[in-house]
Formats: sequence, structure tokens, C-alpha cells
Amino acid sequence: MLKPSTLKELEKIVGRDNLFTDAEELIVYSYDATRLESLPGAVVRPATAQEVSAILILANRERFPIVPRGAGTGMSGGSVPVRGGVVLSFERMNRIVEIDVRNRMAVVEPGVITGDLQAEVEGKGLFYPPDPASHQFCTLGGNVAECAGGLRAVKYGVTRDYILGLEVVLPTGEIIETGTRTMKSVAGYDLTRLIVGSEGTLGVVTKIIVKLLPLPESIQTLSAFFPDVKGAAQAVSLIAASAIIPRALELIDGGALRAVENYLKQDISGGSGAMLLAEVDGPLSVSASEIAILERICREAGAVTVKRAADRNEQDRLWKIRRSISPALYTMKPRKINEDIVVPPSRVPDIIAEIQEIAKRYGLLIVNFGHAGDGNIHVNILIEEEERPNAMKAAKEVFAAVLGMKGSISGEHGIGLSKAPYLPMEVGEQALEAMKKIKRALDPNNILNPGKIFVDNE
Ligand code: 2HG
Ligand code: ZN
Repeated sequence: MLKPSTLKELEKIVGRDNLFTDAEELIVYSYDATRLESLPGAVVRPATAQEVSAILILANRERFPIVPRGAGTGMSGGSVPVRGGVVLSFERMNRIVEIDVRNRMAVVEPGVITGDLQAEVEGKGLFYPPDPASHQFCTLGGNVAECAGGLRAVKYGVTRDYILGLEVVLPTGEIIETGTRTMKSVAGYDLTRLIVGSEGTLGVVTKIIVKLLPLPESIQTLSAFFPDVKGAAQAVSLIAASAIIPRALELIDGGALRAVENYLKQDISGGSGAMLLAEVDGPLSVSASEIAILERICREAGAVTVKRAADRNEQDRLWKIRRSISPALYTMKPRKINEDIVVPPSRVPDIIAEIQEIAKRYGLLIVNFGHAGDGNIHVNILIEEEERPNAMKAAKEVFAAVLGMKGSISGEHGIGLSKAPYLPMEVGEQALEAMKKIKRALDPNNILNPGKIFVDNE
């Protein structure tokens, strides 16, 4: 519960129009895409790093939680104010401050929508590769907090690979700059990398310097349909072992295909058991020969239909299908538990087979889709509420299988609330303690996003 005097102080910092306390306003900031929810005591919309700093200093003095929030599209509960307190929303810090074409970098505020930055730099012949499926809604601040991945990670890597530097307000209120505007720098500890993916627990990001690439000359896209997911998974592991690195290689199993066909009301697959979407880019001569090789590999792995997208419209149609899977799955059953496991790409066929086995054993509907090219599979357990205990047991078995294959329990969605109980399974007690020591050193009063990553982050 926030005291009236605290609310007055907050109002002084951000102004009356940027402090929300009414229940109907607070609800909007109480959940993310996991559908986990918890009401904050207040929401503030700061406009500068100085305002953020003043809010954090107040939070330390009065000991209330601060929860930074982008667009609330997160998939692990990272922005859910599970212990109440104050949500920091970055709607007003949404400027693209600078695009430096010659040095291929941009400076943005955390509230910029990822797709807006992509479009803006593309207009200047540049390319910001990280591409979460929610790019039209999610923000760069949220992407940095969770180290978002997305469709193009297989070739281009994830958010951390494009962050040169940050402006960060530390939990105790100091404003620091990390990194540089140069391609290299080894001056001191890499605080940029520490903050990226720290899920809003170690600092509040108020400015982001991103690295850009030249826009590839051509893009070619392929869809391949298989009788079953086994063939599609086999194709993924063959492509991963080939000399080609596609810029996207997405797998969609039969269950996910049916869901998206119902949702978009179109027959996408002619009843196929799985679909692969592959995309290559680069100079035209290179992309043309690479797409032909991918086509051949898909056929060898048993694809019955393989089609190249004829033009930009056809490419957009295919990516719309892919980006609609997650929303489509929400309509299948009352509850959607989504996991985000990643295994070495050669193990994709094994993990899919193992998950199917686990689903059968527990009598659960589990669909698999995602960024199979980099081994990152979105395992979605779709349930009625009464199936939850079984779903949790099944998820734990999936994690054990993933770790047995030297994988990770989260490729891109983060630990947040939903995976906190399982983090020790992956990192072990000593690494976990090292992480907690960093947290305690930077945030001695546990002001910033408490309850996340560690089950007991006191
Ligand atoms: C995607 O790739 C997102 O579509 C969402 O990461 C995944 O809903 C999901 O499981
Ligand atoms: Zn994803």
C-alpha cells in the first residue's frame, strides 16, 4: 500500500497527468502475455532519466517496489507487479533520438516500438535484425530487459548482439552510461551485457545505443509442408549442419497449424502434419542458390510440397501466419502455458520426440512451434484449469530432457515469474548465489522488480 504522502511525492516528480491510481487504469498495467496478473499501487510515466532516478531514490527511502514496463508483451511475467508498488511505464520516453547512418547505429529511448525502429532504419538502407514475433507492439526497452530473440536470431543473434551501450538508472538512483558508440571496447566489466537480459532487476534502462547492419540486397522465402513433425524436425537438423545459415528457419507442428488455420480462417497447409518456413538473404546470386539448396534438403527430408514465395506480398502472408500462432493458441483452450526451451539444433528431432512422449504420458495437448533453426522451440501446453498440476509435472520433465541435451530452459522469454522455480535446475546453486550477490550489491533494498528470476529474491 502506498502512502498518500508517497503519491504526492510521485506526483511532484512526474506531474499529475502522469500518475495513475484509479483501479481501471491500474488493471491495464497489471498483466503481461502470460496472463499472470497483480495490481500495482500506482503507475507513473516518467519523461527523463532524472525523473526515473528521483523515483528510485524515493522508493529506497520508503521501501516500495518499482516495476519497469514496456508494452506488456513479455512471456514470463517480467513486468507483472507481483508485490504491488509502482509501475514505471515508458510510453512518454518513445523517441528515436538519433540515427547515425555513417557509423550504422541509432540511439533510442526505451519506449520505442521495435517495428518502428526497424521501419525507420530500413528507410535509410539499414537493418535492425532482432525481430520478436510481437515486433509491431513490443518496445526496445522490454527487448533489452528480456534479451528478446525472435525470428531472425538463427543468423543474426539476439538483442544483446546489437546493444553497444546503455544509459541506466541504478536501483539506488545513480545514472550511469555503459558501453560506447564504437564497435569494440574492453574498458572494464561489461555492464551492458549484465543489464541486457536482467529482466528489470538490476537497473532501469533509459537510453539504448543499437548497432545496425546494411540492409540485405535480397530476401527469399520458402514454405515446406511435411506429413508429420518428424520430417520437418529432420529437415531442421540437416539445414543446421549444412553450409547455409538461413536468416529464419521456423517450424510449425500440426497442432499449431490447425490453431492458426482456425484463427485466420484459411487453409494454409492442405491438412499437412507440419510446416517449415525458411528465409535467406544477401546478394541475389547468393540467396538464389541458397534457397535452392534448402528446397532440396526439405524434399530429401520428406516434404510433400515446397513453394518459394513469389513476391513481397506472399512473403508477408507467410510471416503473418507465423506471427499469428501465439495469439491463435490463446483461443484453443482456457489456459496456455508456454515454454521457451532451446537445444542444440541437431537435437531438435530428439526433443520434439521426447515432448510428444511426455504429452502422451500425461494425456495433454502440447503443440510445438518456433525458431527451430537455432533450436528454440515454443512448447505450448494448452489446458483446462484442472489439468494444471499435470501440465506442471510435464513441463518439469521437458526441462529435464532439455538440460539432458545440454540445452536451456529459456531461449528468449526470460525467467521472470513463471520459470523462477526451475532456474536452479539449469544454473546450479553456486551460480545462482553469484547472481544473487550481484543483485544484492546493486539493489540492497530489493526495490527493483522483486520476486523475479529468483523465487526468493529478498
Ligand atoms: C513467438 O515466437 C513468441 O511467436 C511467442 O515468442 C511464443 O506464444 C509463444 O509460445
Ligand atoms: Zn519466439
